[in-house]
Amino acid sequence: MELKNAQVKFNMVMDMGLYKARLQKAATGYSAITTLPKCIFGGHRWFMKLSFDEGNFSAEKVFLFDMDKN
Ligand SMILES: [Cu+2]
Repeated sequence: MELKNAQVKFNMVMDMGLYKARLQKAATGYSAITTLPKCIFGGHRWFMKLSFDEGNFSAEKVFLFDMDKN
C-alpha cells in the first residue's frame, strides 16, 4: 500500500506560521522536506502533526521536537 495523501504540518505554541510538506515515497519509507524559521524570541520547541488518509481510513499523530539552539 502506498500513502498518497500524507502530510506533515509544523507549528509552535506562539504564532510562527504554519508550515506544511507532503510526504513523498522514498527509498526507505517516506520523507518530507521543509524549511522552518528560527524564532527571534528564543523558542525552539516545534510540533509536527503527521496525518494521512487513505480510502476510509485516516490517522494523525502529533510529535514534538526541539530545534538546535545555534
Ligand atoms: Cu517564535
